[in-house]
Amino acid sequence: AYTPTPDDRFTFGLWTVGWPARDPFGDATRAPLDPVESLHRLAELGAYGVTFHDDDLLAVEPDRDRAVAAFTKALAETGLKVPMATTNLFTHPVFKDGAFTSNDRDIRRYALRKVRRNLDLAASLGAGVYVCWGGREGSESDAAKDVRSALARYKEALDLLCAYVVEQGYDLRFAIEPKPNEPRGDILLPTIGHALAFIGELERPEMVGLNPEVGHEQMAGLNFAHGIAQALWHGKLFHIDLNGQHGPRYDQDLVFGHGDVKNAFFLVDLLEHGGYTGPRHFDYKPARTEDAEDVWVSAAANMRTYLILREKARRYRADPEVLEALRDARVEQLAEPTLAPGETLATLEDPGFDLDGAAARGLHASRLGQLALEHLLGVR
Ligand code: GLT
Ligand code: MN
Ligand code: MN
Ligand code: MN
Repeated sequence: AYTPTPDDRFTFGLWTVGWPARDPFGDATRAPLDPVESLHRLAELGAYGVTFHDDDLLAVEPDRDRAVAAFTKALAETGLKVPMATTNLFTHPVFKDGAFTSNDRDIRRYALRKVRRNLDLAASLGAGVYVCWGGREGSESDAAKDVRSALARYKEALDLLCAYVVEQGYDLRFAIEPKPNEPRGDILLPTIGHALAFIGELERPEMVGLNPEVGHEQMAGLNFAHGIAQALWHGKLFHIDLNGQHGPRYDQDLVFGHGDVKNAFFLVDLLEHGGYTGPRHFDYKPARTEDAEDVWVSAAANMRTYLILREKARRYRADPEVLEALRDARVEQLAEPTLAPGETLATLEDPGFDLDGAAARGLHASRLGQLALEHLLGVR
């Protein structure tokens, strides 16, 4: 029942299963993985597609043309799709002070050319979303970065990329991925809210949305499900990075659900019932302790956990006691506009509001919250 199929639209970054597990304190614990092998393994597990950085394709084959040919062939063999692609603007030392917002103009120009090249490949593979994670856009020293100029250059880059996509006639939209810190001390566009405000300043705001990641908002102590609800409300949830995180600490990239499982439950409920139609994309890292086979166990765990939570969310929504508790908490009343058609603030009348009675009214959220938890724990 919890076996994924391509209809579930699960996708994985090549860099997730392919992470050789090098961390700031230790060397890689796994060998580089051939993207061709990843495609075959993910297809066998029931995934719908893969996503990639330009450089991910070069994991075992340094020649770009040969690497792209092998990747394209494996896509055809497996039937996997490429709904999203992105650029590595963080590994090479040249990006140590940023890519689009490096203080050095020649580096900013190089970054744009690097994105342009992979945009062409992404479009040719049918990707609909192009992610921009600005992990190196930021600083360690407030003295060394003019944040207002950096934002102007960030906008310049996004405006140029949108114009290029329009000129080329590509069917692509951009998705900004916020993150508060790591690898930079402070990263620009640190949260969903910051990125939404930034998008409003762009030349073509309709072409740019978000790719929020569970762990990145949780690193900032924020409620991810709330952030996703707001992104949906703005029509800006173009893509999503699912994983797990235990609160504000380093970026853990755990398997989906292996962090805050209760927030994951409400997230799946929201994605399934809130109108998100994009891929369910996992951006996790198989732990450094894991061997080459454990990688695939962890990949499968992401999908299985999502499917379990999806089923739990369905049962929660169908439970008569939950429906009654939702009514008791007046949850659906919030959807009704506060004023009736034709009413204005000036004409708003007091029909005899019972101030003390209204203040004393309980929300009864304890019962509803417990019902949700009991569904999640499997006792209902
Ligand atoms: C990198 C980062 C992820 C981003 C990827 C897209 S790369 O692994 O940690 O959160 O989604 O560039
Ligand atoms: Mn992360
Ligand atoms: Mn990551
Ligand atoms: Mn991510």
